[in-house]
Amino acid sequence: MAPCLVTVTTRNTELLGRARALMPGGVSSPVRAFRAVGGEPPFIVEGSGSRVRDADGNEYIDLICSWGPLVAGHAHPAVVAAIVAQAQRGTTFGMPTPGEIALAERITLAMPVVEMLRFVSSGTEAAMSVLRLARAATKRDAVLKFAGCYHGHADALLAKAGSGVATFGLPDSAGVTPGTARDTLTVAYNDADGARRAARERPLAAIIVEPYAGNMGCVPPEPGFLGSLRETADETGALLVFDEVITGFRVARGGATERTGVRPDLVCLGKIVGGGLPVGAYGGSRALMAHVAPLGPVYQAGTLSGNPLAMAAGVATLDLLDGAAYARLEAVGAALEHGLAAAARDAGITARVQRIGSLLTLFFTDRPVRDEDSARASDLARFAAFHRAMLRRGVLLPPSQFECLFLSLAHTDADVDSVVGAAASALKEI
Ligand code: KE4
Repeated sequence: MAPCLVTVTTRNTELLGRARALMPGGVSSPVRAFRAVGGEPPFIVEGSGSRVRDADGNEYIDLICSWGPLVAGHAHPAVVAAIVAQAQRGTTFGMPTPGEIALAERITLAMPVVEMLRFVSSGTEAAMSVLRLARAATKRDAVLKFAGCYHGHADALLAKAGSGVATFGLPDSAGVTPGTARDTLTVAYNDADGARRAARERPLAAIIVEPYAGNMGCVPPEPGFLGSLRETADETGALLVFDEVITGFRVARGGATERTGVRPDLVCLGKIVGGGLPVGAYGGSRALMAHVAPLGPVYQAGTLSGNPLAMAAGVATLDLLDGAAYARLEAVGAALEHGLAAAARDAGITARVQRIGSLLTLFFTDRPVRDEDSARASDLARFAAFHRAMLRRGVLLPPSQFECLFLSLAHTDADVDSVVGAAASALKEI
């Protein structure tokens, strides 16, 4: 009788096998499959504060925080209470509700450039809708985005630079038609001259930008970049769109719009404003929003838009974000930045940390990361090894060099010390 091999399958492994039989890669969003860092993703069953626990009972300090929404940490009592209270009275009505007013009042108060807004259910929907609005308002077709910035997966925004930058965009995903991509121009982030040239060569409906880029890792705008986009938009009649899905209520209560002082014409929001439930929003002046149905000819709709549970979670979260909260987010971000930089230095590892507030990225490169090309010049294999080493040490980092670490109000000084201690050991190992 051949000895039977006892394969020890952990609960995570068993779940992954079942998930892969049901969903592409076993995940609901590609980055979660850990393809960029190797290994198998743990299945998370619960979270509390700064920590999550997987199906095998392993606990991690969480630096993904659901990619941004959980600025108050997992299962914050005030947020959970608000969701439960609403759920007991009904979860969705498909009718106007007071919760939408409560959240919209908070957003427009915090971001005066947003006089009026529309709720949707994701950042993708917000960016998709805001482009439709910009095209209708300007009666122009072309839009300009920046390489390395991500605005969700709407076809028009899955485009990359064509041969001649200011001619036609090319599809950046299978299934996106050349006809759709042609109207999306792309230039490098922080390339103000390139943006000006593109805007002068083709009439643009919109220039859409992450005011602090978070989707090539944390890449701040260089001095004058955003101001130059404002000037280019004014000169050429394009609308300036700030995609604040990550930065909204994260880098300041008024987002990057407040922090940079540059005024966009339109803003996209998501993540934090939903407090961990599905929400997106887009908004701007009353004049621009008057184009949106039912007031105007721009059609946009959604079964669960303004969902009462999401509104309750968003209101409860925003009500936690006072001056002390932003001071804490800055302090914990700075502590982690300095700790990681010191750990890399002590380990003799070439790395640099780029940060804005509670968003930061450890790049394995010695050059400033100012755009997608310089981000891609990082040592991705070393990042993958670092990610795996940190996971073994109980720290869950975003599984890609091109994402940010997200901190929350729940991350304590002791958490930062633990992360820095794990990094010191992991960096020496790799
Ligand atoms: P969602 O459709 O994923 O809610 O939002 C799209 C989006 C729009 N704009 C910005 C600046 C964003 O960062 C995002 C989504 N962010 C990614 C991670 N950086 C979400 C994670 C994922 O795709 O799984």
